[in-house]
Amino acid sequence: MSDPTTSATAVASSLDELCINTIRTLAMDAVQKADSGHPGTPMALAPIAYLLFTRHMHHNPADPTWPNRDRFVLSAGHASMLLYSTLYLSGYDVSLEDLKQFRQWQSKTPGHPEYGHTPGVETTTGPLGQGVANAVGFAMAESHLAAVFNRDGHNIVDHYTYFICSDGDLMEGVSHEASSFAGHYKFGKLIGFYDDNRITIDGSTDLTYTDDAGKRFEAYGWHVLHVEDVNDLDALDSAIEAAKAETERATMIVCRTHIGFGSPNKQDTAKAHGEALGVEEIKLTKRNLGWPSEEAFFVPDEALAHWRKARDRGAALHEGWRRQLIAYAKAHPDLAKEFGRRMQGDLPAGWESAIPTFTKENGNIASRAASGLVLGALVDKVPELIGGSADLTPSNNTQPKAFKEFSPDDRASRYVHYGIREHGMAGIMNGLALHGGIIPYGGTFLIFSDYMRPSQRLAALMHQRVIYVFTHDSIGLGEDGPTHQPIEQLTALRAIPGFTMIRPADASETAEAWRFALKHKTGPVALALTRQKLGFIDREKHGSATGLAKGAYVLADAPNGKPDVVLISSGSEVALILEAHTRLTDQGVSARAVSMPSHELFAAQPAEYREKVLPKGTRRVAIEAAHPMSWYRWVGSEGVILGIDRFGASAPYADIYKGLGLTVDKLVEAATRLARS
Ligand SMILES: Cc1ncc(C[n+]2csc(CCOP(=O)(O)OP(=O)(O)O)c2C)c(N)n1
Repeated sequence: MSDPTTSATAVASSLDELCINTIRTLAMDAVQKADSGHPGTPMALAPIAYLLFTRHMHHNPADPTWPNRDRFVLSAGHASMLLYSTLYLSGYDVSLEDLKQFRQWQSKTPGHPEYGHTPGVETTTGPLGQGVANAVGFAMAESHLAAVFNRDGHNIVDHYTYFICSDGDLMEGVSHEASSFAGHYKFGKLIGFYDDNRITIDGSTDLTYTDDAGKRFEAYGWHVLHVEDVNDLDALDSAIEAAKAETERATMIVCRTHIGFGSPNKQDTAKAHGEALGVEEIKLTKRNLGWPSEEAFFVPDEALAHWRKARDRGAALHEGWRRQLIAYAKAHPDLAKEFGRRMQGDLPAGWESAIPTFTKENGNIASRAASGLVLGALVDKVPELIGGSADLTPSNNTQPKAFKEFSPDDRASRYVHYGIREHGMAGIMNGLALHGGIIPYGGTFLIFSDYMRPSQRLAALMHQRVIYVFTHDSIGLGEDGPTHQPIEQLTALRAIPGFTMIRPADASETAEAWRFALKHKTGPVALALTRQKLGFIDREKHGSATGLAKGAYVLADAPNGKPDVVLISSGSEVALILEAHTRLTDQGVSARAVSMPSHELFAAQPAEYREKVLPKGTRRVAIEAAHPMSWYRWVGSEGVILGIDRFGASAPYADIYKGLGLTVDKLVEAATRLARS
């Protein structure tokens, strides 16, 4: 808290300016204290945060999870001190002490904003461009939920999504995939601010970036406004009003700003971007800004008091919404209950009964087709499922018959054509999940998970329930050849902490994979599904597919339950280990066949279970039509892995399997050798 003797002199200029400069000085001081971080951009963008959080946004610092709050995304996450000082000043559960701990071990103020870590942070940002896509997801979620839940006179879902993006955000492709999508789908309540400061790390944007960003957004169908000087609060305020008044199109407000604003020697230079200004320069800057104190982290009382009005304002807005919700619940009790359930993230009662059981009558069926059948059975029961594909709908089997297309004219429908924008799709899905009320799933070929990984990593980091439907999961896709055949993707995805990769062996496991994915509230799940048909695994004879939830389970055992060798596999290659198991048993080799659809789920089991499935001391052979790297852990140093450490080939799939040595013969040979060694 400020020193009362100095605060008397604090009215050097208007109260607005004082409040804005409070962000600037806190940012300078926090970065200086940490000796690390980005002071210049918070200094430039302070007026935007100030106007949004004190005048425009409907938010309640006392309850950052209020469902109908306006969302704010700082896509330029490196400018985190802008957000932290704003959250502190407007009265969130972030203290001045927290700001002093900027970037320190276990502080509430990490280098980049982290969702779930700091109250008021809506999404994790830092990898440039992602926040823009998340914001599009938030706006899309709002538009969908409004269409589903609002009724005449009851707009219980009615909020804006604001975001700030920088040059870096707009140089990245993902922001443009998402913005093009937002333009097409006309998210009128999406309002962006482009920080046109013309500086990046390497220097002036003239070095590399001479786009007319405004025109790009106009071309996407956005409403584009210009504010020539971000410090002109009237102009900025009018632009925000105009943006809110535009209901048909998303708005981008291009704001001319000055990085390091107020710093006599560093303003408008890359020097203000990513390092502390220095003690002397901070002194000069504070003087230049007419700042009343040289004390670090000084907060004038009147500035804080003015900022903190956000609390009363927010409480009143929130209370108004609560009253609306009560009236809504009276008029539409079932809908209100459903809204509550969905925002809570709970699944509807009895949903699991819709999961189909697959029998011999279903015949040989590709897991992508089984997935389509499961989805088709689930969509009515689980209305929060919103699906789509990056233009591979017929291949991914992601559109159940009952799903109509989400469009500007039909926002209640649940099938989304994302276009060929995998990265945008993944970033948008993160926004949908973060918003609440929606479980997003999206499809493409497994190979193109490479185009989505930055957002997938963030989904995992943020513990979001996002489901990826990745079909064409191996060389088994055949003729499309090595450009389309995933090799290292399974291993790479398995390496993301908190990410669950599932590669089902048949239709029954596919059904179990969906069961798990929907139940798993705390992280993303990817399903790797085949293009080619898979044989029926008779579950009366073999282990039940419910074992999938444990990551691995015994499908076929040695006659005495004490195998000399264990065959392990996932997905389409499980058929090979089953056949090899039969042959080995016939030859008197004591073998066990284990289906391991998910390494992560198995790794999370207690040691006793893992040892039951893979007994200590047994020799092991793993086979997967993919890079072997992730299997070493499971086969041990004595084990053998039949995998692929080269690119695939264009040919009928059976020929590729044979050509690359992924055969029952090779399995039997390796297993026999190990069992007898
Ligand atoms: C995807 C990604 N690439 C690189 C970086 C490292 N980085 C952080 S900020 C930045 C660029 C800074 O320029 P700008 O976006 O204009 O921000 P400003 O300098 O205005 O703060 C870069 C390259 C990053 N955070 N994310």
